[in-house]
Amino acid sequence: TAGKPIECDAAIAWEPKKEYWKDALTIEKVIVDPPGPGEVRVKITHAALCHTDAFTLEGSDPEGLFPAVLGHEAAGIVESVGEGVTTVKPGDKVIPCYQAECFEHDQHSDHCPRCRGYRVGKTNLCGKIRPYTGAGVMKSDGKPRFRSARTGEALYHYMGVSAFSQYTVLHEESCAKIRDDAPLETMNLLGCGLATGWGAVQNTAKVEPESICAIFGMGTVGLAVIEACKRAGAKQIIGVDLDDNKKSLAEEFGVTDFVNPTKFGDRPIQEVLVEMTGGGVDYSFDCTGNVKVMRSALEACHIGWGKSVVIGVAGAGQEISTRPFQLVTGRVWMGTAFGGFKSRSEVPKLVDQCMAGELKVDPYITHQVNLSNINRAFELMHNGESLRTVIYM
Ligand code: NAD
Ligand code: AHE
Ligand code: ZN
Repeated sequence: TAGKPIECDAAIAWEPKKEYWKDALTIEKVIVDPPGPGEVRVKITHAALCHTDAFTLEGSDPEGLFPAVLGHEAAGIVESVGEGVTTVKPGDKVIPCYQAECFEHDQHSDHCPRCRGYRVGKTNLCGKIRPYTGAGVMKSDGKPRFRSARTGEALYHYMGVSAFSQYTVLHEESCAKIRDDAPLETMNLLGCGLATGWGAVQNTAKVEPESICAIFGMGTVGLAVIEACKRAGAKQIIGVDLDDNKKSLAEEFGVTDFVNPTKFGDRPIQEVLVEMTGGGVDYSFDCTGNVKVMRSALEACHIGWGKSVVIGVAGAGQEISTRPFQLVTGRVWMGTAFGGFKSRSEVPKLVDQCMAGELKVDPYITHQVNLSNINRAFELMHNGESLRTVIYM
């Protein structure tokens, strides 16, 4: 198949759908062109549904383009490589990285004005291919590699990954090569949610032992944050969610106090948390994407030093607000993309930690579906019945 177009099944998002949980994707044949220069064609074996896929499908993503192949948390095997590709070869196992890493930061290059920051560890946001992954096309020719077999229409890539297709084409910068014995049916979760939650704690917030932490949103990312706070030695881990059914699960992952804002009438939850902790938390994390929750998370932080990390993704036009006084008196509002990890160099290490049993992935996988039933994954997420559903491609 190298050098030739491949026809395969994919779940296509033809247009945005507010009610993303109602059969929004259609399974159809797509044609996937061969990889261009600096590109890699990958056979996706397993993909997982992250809330960000739903965020884009529902039409909230300002970079959301349609028609598109969504999906960005996945694992697969290299089928073929384009001209000039040196870091992966056919048969290699890879985890696609929507947060790319170009390996050229040492010699400053015009492609990535962020190199200066990247070099000194100020950011993991490599800029080399970001304009193209945001435009749903490949860098070498500004075009997508997908088209519908039925209509011939071009289909946009998504986040430089497009995992909801049996084959996809990635930039080499988005291909993290992982060890040959890695089980792809579980390691695919390192492509987004788990790495993000774990990294938000260890890289972004840098939670210390004895800290008091509050996590808003007991979904996959929130639970990964909780697990990482426990691993970091936090002495109090407060889990906040509107859904009481999340309490027992949250406690399994390490929550010491579960709080449901609806139980406090119209009393701001941040007031409840400040009272509960004798002044506020040392670290808080938003894992909901709700800008009002982001404010509560910030204002639940302790005066003088509390740090709040925004992980949740909010839609176009959404803004956060608080009194400047909250920051003047020492609280810090920050955010994280992919947990601050440098993807291609650090995902392989996460795989090693999982294979060594230091990190656990299995508890986050609650459902499995095959590609033809992918819409069920969106329904389970919408109903709050699942953590990660792995799609067997
Ligand atoms: P999820 O759907 O699995 O979990 C969301 C959780 O938030 C659910 O348990 C829900 O009950 C809870 N929730 C919703 N509204 C709430 C509210 N008002 N108060 C309290 N709890 C509330 O989603 P996920 O896959 O865990 O992703 C969580 C968020 O993180 C999403 O916004 C997603 O887009 C974002 N995300 C960001 C990154 C990043 O790199 N920054 C990476 C992955 C996911
Ligand atoms: N296109 C969206 C981007 C939203 C966003 O913040 N994306 C995260 C990853 S979420 C994965 O589940 C991110 O890493 N952003 C950094 C980047 O370079 O986009 C929007 O809202 O515009
Ligand atoms: Zn994601």
